[in-house]
Amino acid sequence: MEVNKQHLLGIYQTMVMIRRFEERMSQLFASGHIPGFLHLSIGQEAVAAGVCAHLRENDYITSTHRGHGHCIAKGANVKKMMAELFGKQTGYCKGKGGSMHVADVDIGILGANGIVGAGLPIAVGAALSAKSQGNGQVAVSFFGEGASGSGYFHEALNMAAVLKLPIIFLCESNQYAEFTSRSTHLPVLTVAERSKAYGLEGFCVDGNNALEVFEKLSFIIETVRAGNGPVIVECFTNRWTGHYEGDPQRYRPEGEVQEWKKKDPILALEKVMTNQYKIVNPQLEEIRKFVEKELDEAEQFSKNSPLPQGEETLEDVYAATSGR
Ligand SMILES: Cc1ncc(C[n+]2csc(CCOP(=O)(O)OP(=O)(O)O)c2C)c(N)n1
Repeated sequence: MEVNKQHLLGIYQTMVMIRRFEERMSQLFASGHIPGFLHLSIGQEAVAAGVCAHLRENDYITSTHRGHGHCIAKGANVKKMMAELFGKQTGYCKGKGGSMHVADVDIGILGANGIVGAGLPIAVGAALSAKSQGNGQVAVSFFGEGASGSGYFHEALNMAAVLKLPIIFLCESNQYAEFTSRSTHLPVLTVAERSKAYGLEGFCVDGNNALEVFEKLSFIIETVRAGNGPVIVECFTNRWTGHYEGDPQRYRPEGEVQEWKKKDPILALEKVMTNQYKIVNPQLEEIRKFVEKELDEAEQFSKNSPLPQGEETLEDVYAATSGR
């Protein structure tokens, strides 16, 4: 697909929404508004935005513990997402799932997931259903390079390959699995090359270059949609923040984040838009203002929403401690 101004404006808006959503959540977490854990994907926005720009409403995604970007890019309602992170009744899971369990099955978001790798077999199931229905749906399973060492990964790849399912295994290689650098736990140079063991094709993409993600995924997703079986796509990127909010990041070499900030995917896209596509700054400013307004409304909505009350706190949960 030939990229045009409309595509770029859409991708830009998604990336700015992800960045600003997470920057706000970081501040709200620091001021004590957000219970539980928060894993941010600031610096990785081009991947979610560039991939999901090709997805239809009824396509599926599965996400990870670092899932805000994937959900926003697939079209999640930011008010319900933010309220969920606040633990409020009006959130996607009535405030009982939090950041790692945002899901909206009506638009194919089969869930963020606190269990590393667990989204992979779920996406295989969704892709099997898509293949049986025969209506051209695809599934995208986002995962980190750390998850590629899990049993889930190998089982999912094998089954998807054998059944020739319409699934894209989308590895967001952000160079760390918790506090462990990639070279310490990966015996291969790329996750993409692991595809060979299953008879699939593997592709490597610059995950900080939104245009490249969009262009390469255009062809890849089209091929998978046409029934040619699964693929692995590995997008190389980096997170600017800790593994979780509050992580002091002592395991990172000095200056590393600064280097990655020079490759800011949003600034890089702005450059392309203004220099190559002659999109003028006021248009970008309009998008930034729109995003801020949406997030102001989401924040007010979340703050004004009630927490689950009384007996309700025990509904829709698998287990609750008695407090004794
Ligand atoms: C099954 C399981 N094992 C261990 C953990 C603890 N854990 C949380 S995140 C993480 C690292 C995941 O790394 P990666 O898949 O690269 O994703 P990233 O955090 O880099 O986005 C681990 C080991 C977990 N949540 N689930």
